Amino acid sequence: EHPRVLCKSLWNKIMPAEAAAAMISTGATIATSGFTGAGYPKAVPLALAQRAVEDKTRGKPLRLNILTGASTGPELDQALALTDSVAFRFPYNGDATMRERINTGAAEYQDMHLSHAGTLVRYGYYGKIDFAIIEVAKIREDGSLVFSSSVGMNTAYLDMAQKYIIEVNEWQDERLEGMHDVFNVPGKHGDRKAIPVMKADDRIGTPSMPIDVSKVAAVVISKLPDRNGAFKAPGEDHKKIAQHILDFLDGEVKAGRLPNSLTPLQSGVGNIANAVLVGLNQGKFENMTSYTEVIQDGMLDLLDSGKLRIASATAFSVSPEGQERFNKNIDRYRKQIILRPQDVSNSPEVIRRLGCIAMNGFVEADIYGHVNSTHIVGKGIENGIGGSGDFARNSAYTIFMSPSTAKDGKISAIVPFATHIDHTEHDTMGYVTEFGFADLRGKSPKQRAKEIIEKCAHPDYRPILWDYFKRSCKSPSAGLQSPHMLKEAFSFHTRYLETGDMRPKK
Ligand code: 0RQ
Repeated sequence: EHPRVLCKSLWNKIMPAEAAAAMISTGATIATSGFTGAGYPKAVPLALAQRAVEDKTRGKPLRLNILTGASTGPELDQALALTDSVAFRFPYNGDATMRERINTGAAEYQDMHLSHAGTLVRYGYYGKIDFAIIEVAKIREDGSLVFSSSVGMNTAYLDMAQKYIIEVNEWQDERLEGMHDVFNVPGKHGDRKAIPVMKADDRIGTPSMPIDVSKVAAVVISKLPDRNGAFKAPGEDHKKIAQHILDFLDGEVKAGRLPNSLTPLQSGVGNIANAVLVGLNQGKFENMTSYTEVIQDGMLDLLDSGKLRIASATAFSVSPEGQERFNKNIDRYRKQIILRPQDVSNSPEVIRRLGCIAMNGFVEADIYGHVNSTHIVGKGIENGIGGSGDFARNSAYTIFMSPSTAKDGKISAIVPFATHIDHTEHDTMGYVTEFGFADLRGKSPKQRAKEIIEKCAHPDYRPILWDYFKRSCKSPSAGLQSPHMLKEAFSFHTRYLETGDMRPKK
């Protein structure tokens, strides 16, 4: 018996995390809840990691294929990476230890658009899903699941898994019930129905997810909190980036292309995205809505001030302070926040219909408009494309933002040719750094290069970017639509690897 497990037929499945973890054999594929440090299972992964240590000492290492919504927290990604239990990881990781295992080749990682992940799993490309391990706030009388602080891939994983392990987390507020909008997007290619979200605040599903109770192998009670870090107060450069975006949006309103309430906002994770939200709270736009992936502290500020009417997402990514504020005002937030499965929150169909304004961070961006969101030269993959591709490709406005340099100026974020391309020139509409906003709309690659170098590049790098561009335009072997000198296209990067600085020695 348990106050959060209202389905009586599941009472005899309640067991310690260790007993549930013992059901999982090496080689298994486990599919878990969790998105940006919210709503991921904690007790069972920790028990699995503990077991992995014992298995290793017996010479039988535990190796698992792990599918999630997106990033999780240390109890899952870090614990399983530390014990070398991860053979394959999909579709997004943000954990530093897992990143190290991926970049040293100890774990395979497929980085994927978050809206595609559900369909790919449903089509069987990841094999049989042995267990779905899903964190919930509550199990209702009929066995249906009230998810916790994220929805992520839960619907696809519960549809596809052979067995379920349900973690009922008492730390999660029970009053989350009513915030989720569970709408399942199965269907074969060619036989799909529309996802009928016409406005950011449309609810199209149910507050909980009915399941086949006979598939539940274990119910585990946990009390462990979600782990999300605090946001840094926006720095000077972050504030400048935010101001350039506000000025751009203001110009769009004045030109009659956007209403004063704008169109639904999508903002990525991280400190810059949060700074933009802080800026919007001080700005003049009213009655805004957001159709995005994650709700962060800045979005709670906007809801509190009344500037934001509705926030639709798939997960929370709030600081511990934000969590306290959230719990205090949860009854009000329940009317304003909708948590959807990630194949709805990130649905290209819906994003295009709503005409979202997408604002995401980049690692590096090149002079013709290609953006690298994921790979760092000399290190490997940082996080993953996440939802940035879903939104970048389909939004009405696609803006990428970053400080103009990294590592004390030794790395330029604007380069001749991006070393990895997540978003192509056909998707990008604006780049922003602390120096300005490069408006790429209606411009050819060469016209873009001028705009990007002048508006966004750091002054230390402008002369060498101009030099590369001008010589490329005269290069006999370069086609003149987007001219490159292939031998020099990565010269900034090779110089950095050789000397530790992208700038040539004086
Ligand atoms: O390194 O942590 O060692 O200091 O990358 O960079 O500037 O703090 O910026 O936190 O906003 O992250 C693109 C990674 C930016 C992020 C990225 C180094 C830099 C620092 C972080 P340190 P910043 P942010 C919604 C949308 C892809 C997913 C996405 C991201 C660290 O925005 O993961 O958009 N995006 N999802 O020093 C070397 C460069 C560098 C560099 C940055 N050119 N070379 N190092 N760094 N640029 C969310 C989801 O989908 C879940």
